[in-house]
Amino acid sequence: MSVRTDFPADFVWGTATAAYQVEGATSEGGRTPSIWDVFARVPGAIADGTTGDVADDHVHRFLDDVDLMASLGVNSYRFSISWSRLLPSGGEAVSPDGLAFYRALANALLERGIRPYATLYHWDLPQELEDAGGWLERGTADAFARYARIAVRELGDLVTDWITLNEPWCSAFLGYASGVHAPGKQAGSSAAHAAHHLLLGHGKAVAAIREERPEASVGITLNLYSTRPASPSAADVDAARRIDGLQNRLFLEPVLAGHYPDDVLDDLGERGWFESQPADDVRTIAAPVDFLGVNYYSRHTTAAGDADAGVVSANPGSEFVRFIDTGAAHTQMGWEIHPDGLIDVLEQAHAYAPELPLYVTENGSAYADAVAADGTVDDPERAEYLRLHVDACAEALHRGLPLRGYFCWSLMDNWEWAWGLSRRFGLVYVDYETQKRTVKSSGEWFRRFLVGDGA
Ligand code: IFM
Repeated sequence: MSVRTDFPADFVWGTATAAYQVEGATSEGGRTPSIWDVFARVPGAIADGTTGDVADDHVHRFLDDVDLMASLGVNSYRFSISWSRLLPSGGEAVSPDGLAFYRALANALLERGIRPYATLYHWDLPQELEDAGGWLERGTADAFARYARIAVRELGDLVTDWITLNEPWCSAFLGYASGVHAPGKQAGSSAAHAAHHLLLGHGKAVAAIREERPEASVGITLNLYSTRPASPSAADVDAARRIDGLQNRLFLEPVLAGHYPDDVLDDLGERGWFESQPADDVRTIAAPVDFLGVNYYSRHTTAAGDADAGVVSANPGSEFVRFIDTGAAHTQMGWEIHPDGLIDVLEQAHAYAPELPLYVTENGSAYADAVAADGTVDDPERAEYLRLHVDACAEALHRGLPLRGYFCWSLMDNWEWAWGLSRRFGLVYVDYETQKRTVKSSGEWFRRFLVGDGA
């Protein structure tokens, strides 16, 4: 079992959240709707029929939430900026209230010795930009770069560390292929065009940020899945190739190696479209970054599937794949727990860019927590999940991987997208009726770990 002193003294220990999942106050301060405000109102889109209108009411309670972080002993906090709170309607005019909120948040963090890591896009596209075609349109990449430049101009004196996109796979394929996330489109393999425009927006944003603030540190966060075939059969190995390709390599390769994986473009039937894009795009996308953020939750075990299954899938072409239940323990999301898969994905990313610092920008688990009669929340499974993955980080360092930080998802329970309020990932329990926060036993475990008190 690892202890904090197994990690370098300057290792970044944080928790993470995202704007629409925690902020609430969706109609205040000139903020305009994002695709999630609209999608959450589509009947049946959200499991429990809730919206993010209130969520954790973080806009009004952020000072208490920063105190909570300080009490846990973290030295960093990863949050995201709501594009339409800072720039209503996705235009170029800064909202004074929106800016004041993010400046106050960053100042409160800095006053408590907590380093802010700001994500520019955690899935909440201004609805006006979606109405103009969203990420299926190239122009959205330019709009994103303009937004990034303004955000960094206005906040870059307080925030040094910037993440352009969070999990572009989700934005592209859950948003535009399966349609289970906003904007709820089912555009088939054209969802890959959204992936390209997201990545193009990333590359353009990196250039804009560097022009605006040369001292900024900028990266991107990808959700990577360790992917293994269920058997050595050629068909199962090919199933793993497909999923690793769509989930991991379609993003890692353009960002870190300056090209798309041909096999994935062929699987998608989209090679022609990609080849018709300006040749400069891949160079733009491969703009050097200062770090890579990796979100890791689980592993996929794949076997050959039934091409006639007719499933509307997040991974176009994945009807050729079956995901195998290996019998490993899983969280309430149904995601199998494989801590060593975290090392797999860090090694995979590292192989593309051996010098590049890596951060685990999200890792965590959902369980059906309950408040006991004495007011405590005991969540031993989450504490164990956390411990096992922190141990995997220690092992990654031991193997020489340039891992620089770990952010637990999430600081507190929050609005879990299509699951609404029905899934809890927090180290801190939130009573949505009263907004009372209670540190769970997993949060206490993290606090003890961070003070070096064993566990
Ligand atoms: O809640 C999400 C987060 O917004 C992105 N990564 C995965 C988390 C858990 O599903």
